[in-house]
Amino acid sequence: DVTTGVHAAWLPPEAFRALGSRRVLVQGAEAGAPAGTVHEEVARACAAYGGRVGRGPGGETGPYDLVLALTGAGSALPEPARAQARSARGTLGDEGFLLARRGGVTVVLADAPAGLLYGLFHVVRLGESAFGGEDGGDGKDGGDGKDDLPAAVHRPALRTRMLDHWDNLDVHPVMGQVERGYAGGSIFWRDGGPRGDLPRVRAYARLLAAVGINAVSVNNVNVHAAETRLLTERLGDVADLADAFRPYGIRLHLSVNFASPVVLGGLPTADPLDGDVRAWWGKAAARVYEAIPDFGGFVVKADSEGQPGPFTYGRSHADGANMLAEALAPFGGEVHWRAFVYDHTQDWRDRSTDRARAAYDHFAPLDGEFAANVVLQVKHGPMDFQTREPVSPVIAAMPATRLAVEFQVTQEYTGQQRHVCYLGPMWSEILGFQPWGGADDGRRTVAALVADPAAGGGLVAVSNVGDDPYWTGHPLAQANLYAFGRLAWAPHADPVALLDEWIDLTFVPLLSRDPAPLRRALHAMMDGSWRTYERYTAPLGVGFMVRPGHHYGPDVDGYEYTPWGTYHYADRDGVGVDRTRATGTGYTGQYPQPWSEVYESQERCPDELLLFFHHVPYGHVLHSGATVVQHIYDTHFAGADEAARTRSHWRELAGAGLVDAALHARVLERLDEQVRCAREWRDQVNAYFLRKSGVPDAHGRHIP
Ligand code: BDP
Repeated sequence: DVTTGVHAAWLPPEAFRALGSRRVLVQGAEAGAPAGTVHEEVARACAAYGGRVGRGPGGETGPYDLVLALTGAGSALPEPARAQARSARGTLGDEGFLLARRGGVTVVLADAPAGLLYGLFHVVRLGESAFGGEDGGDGKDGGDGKDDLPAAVHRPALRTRMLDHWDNLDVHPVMGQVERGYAGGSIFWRDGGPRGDLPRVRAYARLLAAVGINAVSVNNVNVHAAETRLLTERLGDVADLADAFRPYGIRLHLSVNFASPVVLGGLPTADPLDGDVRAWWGKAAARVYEAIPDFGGFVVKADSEGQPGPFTYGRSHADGANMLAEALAPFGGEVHWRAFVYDHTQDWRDRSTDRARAAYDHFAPLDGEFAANVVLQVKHGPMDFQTREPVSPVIAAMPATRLAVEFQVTQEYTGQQRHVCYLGPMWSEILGFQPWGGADDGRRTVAALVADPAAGGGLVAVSNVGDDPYWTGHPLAQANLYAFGRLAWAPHADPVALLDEWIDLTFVPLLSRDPAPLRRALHAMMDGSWRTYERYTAPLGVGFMVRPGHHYGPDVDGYEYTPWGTYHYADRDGVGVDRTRATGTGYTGQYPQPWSEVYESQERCPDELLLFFHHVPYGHVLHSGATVVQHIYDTHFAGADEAARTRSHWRELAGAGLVDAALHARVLERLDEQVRCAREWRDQVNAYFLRKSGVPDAHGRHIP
C-alpha cells in the first residue's frame, strides 16, 4: 500500500478496479464519518481507474452506473434509486444496506452512514459481478433487465463484532510488547506512549471495516502500570486512536485495571460497593466521554491470573461489573466483563477443582444479576483457546445474561503464526454448535445466542496484528482475521467460501493470468490446516503438551506437574482427564442434555474430545476403529506428512509469478519452520506414548 508502506492485505488498490472505472454517485457524504469515508474511497478508486464520482445533491446529472446513498436522500436521487429509497427507508437499521441492480444501475442504500460503508465494501468484494458480471456489465444494458439483481438486504447478524488487542505500551520483560503477539510490536504503542503512526492505525481500521468489525479494544487485558494510566493521563492518546477508527465506523474500548481507584485515585480501596470508589469511576467515565463521545466501554479481566478484582473485598463479579456499568450507563457505554476466572495456583491440590469447571462455577450462579449494559465475555472453550475443546458450558447456562463469545485469532496455541492454521472451520463449528442438541430446536446455536437482539453480546476475538509489514507475521494468517470479521457478520457463512473471498481480494486482483493454480494451492494448504495442526499436536482433545510459558512447540509433560490445572494424566496404563460425574471431576454435569449424557459416556463421546472427558486405557477402541495409542501414532505421522505437503504446494508456486517474491519467501521461511516443528511434535509425542504404554506401532514405523 503506497500510503503506509505495508502490505495491502485484502484491500489492494486493484480490488477497486471494477468500481473505480464506473460513474458513481455518492449521496450523503456530507453526513460525515463514515459516509464521508465512502466518498473518499470512491474518489480514490475513480482517480486510479478512470471513473467519475458525483456527490449529490449538486447539479450532477449522471447517468450513473452505481449509486451509493442514504435512504434519507430520497427525492434527490435519480431513478431507480429514488423509488427503492422510498420503500426501504427505515427498514435497514444502523448498519444494514440494500443492494440491487436495475436497468444497468447498481444501487446501494443504507439508513445510516455505517451501512453505506459496509455496502461499499460489499461492492468491492463482488467486483465486476456487482455490475452485471464480466459480459453484461458495460453499463450500457439499456434497461433490458438481463443483468438485474433483485434487491437484497444485508445486515450483520451480530451487533458487536469486536477485536481485543493484548498490546502493552512498553516491552514487557516476559511477554514482549504484544502479549501472545506474533507479528512484531504494537501498531498503537511504543516506548510507553503512542507509536505515532496514525496512518497505519487508519489503514488497520479500513481493513477491519471491510470485514465488518465495529469495535476495538486497544490495550492488554492484563493492565500493567503504564496502561492503567490510559484512563487518565493518556486519555488524549486514546482519543487520537478513536479519531483514526471513527471514519470506519469502529468504536474504541479500553481495558481497565479494577484497582484503578487505588492506583490512580489514591483511594484506600477499590471495593465496588464503596461510595467513593463508585464516585471515582463515575468521574473517570465522564472524563473519557468528554474526550471520546462515542467511546465503546471497558474490558475487564478481574480476579484472574493475578489481576485485581472484587474477590479481594469479598464481593461478587456481578458487584464488580455492575459498578462499572453504572459509571458507563449515562453515556451509553458497555462493560465487557471476562469470564476467564480460575485459580491458577490451586488446581493441583485437588482433582475436583478442575480448571474446566471454573468459569461455570463462578458465573452460572450469578445469572440475572448483571446490569443491562454488562456483557459477559466467555472464551469459546472451558480451558484456554486450545486447538480442540468442547464448547464452554457457560454459554448455555446464563439465559438472563448478555453473553459474548471470545475467540483467539492470534495463534497462541495454534502455531504462533509460524504454522499455517486456518481457524475459520473451528470457529464455524463452534458457532453452529447446538448446546441443547439439534432435535427440538435447530435454531438454538451458539451463533443464535450471541446474535439475539436483546440478549446477545456478539463475538470478540484477540487480534493477531502487529507492526509487521504483512500485519500478521505469517502472511497467510491474514485469512484468520478476515474470516473472523466475516463470521461475526454472517456466522453461518461457509469458512471455505470465506477463504475464497479472501484469496479473490488479496491475490487475484494483482494477477494478469489464470488464478486457478493459485486458488488450488491455497485451498490445498489452508482448508484442512486446522485439522492437520491438531493431528501433529495434543491428541483427542486433551490439550496443552506445549512448552510452558511461551506455549510454542511440544513438551508433553511441560505443565503436567505444575499448578496451572492443565493435565493429561498419562501413566503406563492410559491417558486423559476423567471429567465425568460418575468417577471424575463432575464437569460433564455442567452441560444441559443431551451433551451432559453424551460427554459422560465413553461410548458416545466424540473421538476428538475423548481425552478431554475420559481417562481411558491405551487399548481403548475409538469410533474410528483404531486404539487410542495407534490413533496417536497414525495422526502424528499423518500430520507431519501433511505439513510437508503444505510446503510442497507452496514451493510449486515459486517462479510462477503468482505471488509477490518477498511474500513467497516469507511464507516459505515459515513453512520450513512448520515442517521442522511438526516433526518434532510427531517424534516427541510418539516416543512419549511408546515408552509410557510399551505398545509398538502396528505399522512398525520409526519412533525415536
Ligand atoms: C491465555 C494467555 C494469557 C492471557 C490469558 C487471558 O496465555 O497470556 O492473558 O489467556 O485470556 O491464553 O487473559
